[in-house]
Amino acid sequence: MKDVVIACVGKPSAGKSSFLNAVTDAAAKVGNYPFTTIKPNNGIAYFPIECPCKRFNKSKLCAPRYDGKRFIPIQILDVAGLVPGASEGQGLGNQFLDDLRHANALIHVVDVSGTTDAGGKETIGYDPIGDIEWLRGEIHSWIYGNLDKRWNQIVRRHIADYAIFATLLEASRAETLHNQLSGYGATLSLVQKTLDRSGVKDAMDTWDKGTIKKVVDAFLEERFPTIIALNKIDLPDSDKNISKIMRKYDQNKIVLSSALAETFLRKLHKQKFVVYEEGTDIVHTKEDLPDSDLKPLDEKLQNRIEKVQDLVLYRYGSTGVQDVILKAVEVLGLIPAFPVKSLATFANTNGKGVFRDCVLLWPGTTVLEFADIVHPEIAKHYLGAETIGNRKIGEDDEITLENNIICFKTSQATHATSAGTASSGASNQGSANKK
Ligand SMILES: Nc1nc2c(ncn2[C@@H]2O[C@H](COP(=O)(O)OP(=O)(O)O)[C@@H](O)[C@H]2O)c(=O)[nH]1
Ligand SMILES: [Mg+2]
Repeated sequence: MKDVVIACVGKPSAGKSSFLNAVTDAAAKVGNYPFTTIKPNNGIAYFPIECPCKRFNKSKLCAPRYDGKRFIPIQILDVAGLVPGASEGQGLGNQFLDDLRHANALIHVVDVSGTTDAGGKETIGYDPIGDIEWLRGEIHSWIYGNLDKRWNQIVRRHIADYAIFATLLEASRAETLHNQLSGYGATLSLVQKTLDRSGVKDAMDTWDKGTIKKVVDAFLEERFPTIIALNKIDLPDSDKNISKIMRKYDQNKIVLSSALAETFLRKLHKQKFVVYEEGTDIVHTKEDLPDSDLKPLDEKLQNRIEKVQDLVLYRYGSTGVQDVILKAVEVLGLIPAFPVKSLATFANTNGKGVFRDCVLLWPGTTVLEFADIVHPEIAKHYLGAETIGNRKIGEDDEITLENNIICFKTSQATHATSAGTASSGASNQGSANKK
């Protein structure tokens, strides 16, 4: 079982730390965290999902009451230390490498305003389009360099180990590569997918540098799905840079953000100057809600809020930071799943805790694996599982958005079906299994 970790990467001063602060500052919306390790440069971000309570008319019973929307925590990591030329030995720190190994997806924070140069120094009119390729290029060079350096040795070993049968040589390519790539947190099946994606069919002893590069390309796609956050959209030159970048890159992977605006609004919300609804353009002031306990605004603050509304909220619909997290969860294909003790009431233990638990699962997780995540005792005494409408589902069926509310049947009354134990990682905080 493995927590989901999303890493913020980018050149110095792009806004990584600001982004992390913006998304993680939220006062805990749900209890304590089941995550295994929280490092100093880690934070917990919350992203909204639909709670089934609304669909099943159980909002009043949902505990804690989510009223149709609930927040799932996810780990975000601020990965500093990547500077241009890093893969050529410009201090690509151990910390950077180690952080990357733990990341499931990357958020590439790009300063789209053109006010910082390639190395992160203050400037004006810098064209940020090159920054996008740069990051990918650095990670590519680093992995490629490590392979290329030892390639002859890798191939010699591969042949010595597998050349007894020609078919074995072909079938074992993934294993040989996996030995080289497992250090980057790759599983054997991910390496197999990498080979499929690359379209490379040749025997390894015929690979030239171009072939290796192609395979590394495919590996990056599989191993490090990346969302590009075009940050600092509140600054004047961002507009023209955004349209240029949007024309060139996959718009599905790009989100516009202002970490600064988000931090500002959340702070005012906390200090009770406004009611700010994260992920929206809604900001209410005392003037809008005269009966509330909001504090009145002085003119200066009023002006700053209006500026954020004009430059960011009304123009782009939101500060975008929540969308960045949602997009990252989307590219990873994560599925929220709800273990319940009764499909009639959706309650957990003793008829209480309607839709209490929600676990975030990796795509491909089977019903039995889910049972084990909820609690090993459930998997051990597993008899079967049912979903909405008392429809039976097989233990090898994959969990999808269609069968993600599940009642497990066990041969014994396990004390553990309540799924609330932090050690199992399954509680109302999401967490995930294997990958
Ligand atoms: N205008 C503006 N400035 C930002 C934004 N995000 C970050 N900054 C500023 O950019 C500078 C560098 O930010 P920081 O988070 O330290 O960058 P890092 O080096 O990537 O961690 C700081 O002065 C931030 O206040 C933003 O969305 N808009
Ligand atoms: Mg920083």
